[in-house]
Formats: sequence, structure tokens, C-alpha cells
Amino acid sequence: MREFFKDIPKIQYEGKDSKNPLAFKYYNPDEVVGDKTMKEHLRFSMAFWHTFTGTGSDPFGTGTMLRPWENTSNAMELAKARVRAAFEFNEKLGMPFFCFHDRDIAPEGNTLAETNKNLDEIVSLIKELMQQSNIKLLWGTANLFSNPRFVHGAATSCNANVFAYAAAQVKKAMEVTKELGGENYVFWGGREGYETLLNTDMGLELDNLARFFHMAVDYAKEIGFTGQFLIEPKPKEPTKHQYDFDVATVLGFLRKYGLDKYFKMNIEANHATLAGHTFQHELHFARINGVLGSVDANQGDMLLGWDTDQFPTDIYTTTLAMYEILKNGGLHSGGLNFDSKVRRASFEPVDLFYAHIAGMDAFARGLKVAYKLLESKELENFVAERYSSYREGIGKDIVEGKVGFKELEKYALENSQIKNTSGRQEMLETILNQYILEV
Ligand code: XLS
Ligand code: CA
Ligand code: CA
Repeated sequence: MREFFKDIPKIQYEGKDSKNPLAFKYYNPDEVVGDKTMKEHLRFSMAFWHTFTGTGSDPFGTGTMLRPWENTSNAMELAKARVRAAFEFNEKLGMPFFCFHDRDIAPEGNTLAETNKNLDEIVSLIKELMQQSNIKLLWGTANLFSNPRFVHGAATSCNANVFAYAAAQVKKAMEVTKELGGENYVFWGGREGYETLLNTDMGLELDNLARFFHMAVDYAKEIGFTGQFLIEPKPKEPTKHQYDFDVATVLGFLRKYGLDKYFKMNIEANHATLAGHTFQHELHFARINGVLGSVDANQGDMLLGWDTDQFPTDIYTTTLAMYEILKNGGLHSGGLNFDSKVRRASFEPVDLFYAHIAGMDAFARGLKVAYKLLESKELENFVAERYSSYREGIGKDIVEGKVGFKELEKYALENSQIKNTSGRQEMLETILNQYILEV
């Protein structure tokens, strides 16, 4: 069988003193942290769209990527070569999962029926390669945004024919995800949003989006798809106002339409920062509401206001992310999917390996630091102490619902000399730094 990454060996763990750029310094899949191995904690996944269909093009120039599989003009042959290269890539990296959009893996035909036929052909190749390896599907999804038919959105399009087409596409993508044993199915908003209210019936669009999700839930039941449904919030890009702005917005939407028990969130770091939140905020908010499902691992750029999808290398952020994930009891059926792309100037195939190694090491290190930090309870004890006034006296009465405004007024009149204590932010940041530097 053709080898696509000829000069790349299987990537091994060599430890922190290694100078080999094609080795893990921190990610040691079999190392046990707490009750699980690193591999089980992290559940790393490759994103097919960036790593195997990304070209490096930007609004100012065409693609730059040199890819060993790009040597045929036949779209189906190219699709098959990509899939084979992807399995070789995951094998060499020891990457247990992958994710895809329907249109990443197979080209569109002239009709929907032809497109579905192309998809079936590639899916059976993927199935065969999955059987020969231990590589699994973390999630599947449908691309409801690239084709010009989705110019006004998909489930929120003003055109009912587009709604129907999108439904047919998601139906098929769910079937394919089930067939490949996918553990989750993702809905990212794509073009579900709007540019101007001058031409938009927002009420109808949101009702339709909810109708669409209910149809998906019903169809999953019908075909026996038991994977977790995930919604991936994003505040802007491509539309100015994306309906799935952030975790809080999506939760409000799901609850309004009685959908909350069927969905969790797929939280992307770069989308969190675009929404004006930290990655940790979104993970934390999802966690305390019981909807932290999976993660799209990447990072944005502090100086750029768009979705740069860079590989995650910031240990501070990966540590705080893993802190939330550990407190969530792990990601369960979710994982850490590298929805990240190598920079346009990192155009050689080997850069794909360097990039994924960088991300895997950053999360492995983050996991170890977060585990130690949690074990020590330093932060948790501080927070518990900070809120201790709610465990006794009037605070306890408030929490237990024993008092109202009248009782509280009486109490305040008798206790109006208030004494606060310091929040100690800088001291806590030093503790975090100590763990990051010393673990
Ligand atoms: C785009 C999104 C997309 C989803 C899957 O910004 O991140 O790639 O993850 O459709
Ligand atoms: Ca994403
Ligand atoms: Ca993104």
C-alpha cells in the first residue's frame, strides 16, 4: 500500500529532555494520571477538514500546502487517497479518533443522489480502514455552509427548499455517523445567523432551527443512533450575528424549545475568545449546567479578531481547560478534537506532525498540572472558604430558602457594619504559576 508520509516514523514518547521534534515530550499515552491513562483522559482527535482538505489559501492568495495525496484530478480518487493518508497519519501519531464533515470526505455530485452515492463509497473505504486499525470516529457532522445554496443559512434559511435540502443532508450524515460507530454528532451553526434585521424574520428563523433539531432528535430515535448530540457555539463568522453565540445563549434556546435534555456542547477555544469569554469560562459554564460534552482544541491570536484556529500551545490555557474537564469527571463520549490548522507558511507535510505533537504535548502537560492542582485542593479550599458565610447563620438561611426580604432587612439593620475579605487574585495566580512551572 502506498505510504504518504514516507520519512515520518511512528511518533514515540521520549520525555521532556528529548530534542527530537518528531517525539512527544509530555504525551505518554499509557501513563496513568489518577484513575485513567493519558490516552483515556485526552481522547485526541484529528479534524479531517483542516488537516486533509485545508490548502492554506486566504483572501489574498491561493493554497500553499504541499500534500503527497494531491496528485490526481479525479475527485473520487483524490478523496480515497486523502482517507488513506488520514489513517496513516493517525496511526503514526497514535491519534485514536477523527472527525469529519460529510463534504470533507467525499465530493459533491451533480444531484443529491449522486452526492450520497459518492459519500457511501468513501464511507465503505473508511469502514474498512477502521476495521484494520483501532481508529474511531469521535463525531460526524454535515457541511451546511460552503455550497452557495446555503447563502441565507440552512435550517434558518428564508427558503423552505433549502431547509428541506439541509434536512436531507443531516439525515444522511447521521446515518453515516451511526454506520461508522460515531460517538457524537455535532451541529455547528454554519450560516445560521443574520447580517441585517431589515430583511430578517428572526422569530421564524429561531422557531425553524428548533423544528430542525426536533426532527434530528426524532430521526436519531427512529434509526437507533445513540451517540451524543452536540451544539458548537460561535458568536460571529461567517454571519455577523450567529444564533449560537455562546454556551449561555445556546442553553437559553434549548430550554425554550424543550431540547435541553438531548444536547450537550462542543466547546471550541477560539470561539469562546471571539465571544469575549475565556475558554475556561465556557467550559466552566457548561460544566455547572451539566452540558460539557466535547472540545474543539485550538487557540486564537490575542491581536486578531477572527477565527484563526491555531494549534493550542499555551500551557496556561490547556491547564485551566483540563482543570474544568477533570472536575467534569472527564469528557465521557467527547474528546479533544484538534480543530486547528497549520499556518499558511507551514506548508510541508511534516508540519502537520509538528503541529499535532505540539497540541498533544500542551494538553498532556496541562492534564498533569491540573491533576496535581486538584489533588492539592489549594484552589478549591480557597474558594470554599471564600463562600463559607453561606454555610452558617444568615447565609445558611438564605441558601435554605428560610428567609425573605423582610427577615433580611431586620438582619441588615442589626448587622450593618460589614467586613469583607480580600479576593487574593495575585496570590492565587502565583500558586497556579508554581504548579505550571514545577509539576
Ligand atoms: C467553524 C467550526 C466548524 C465546526 C464543525 O468555525 O469550528 O469547523 O467545528 O462544523
Ligand atoms: Ca469547531
Ligand atoms: Ca473555529
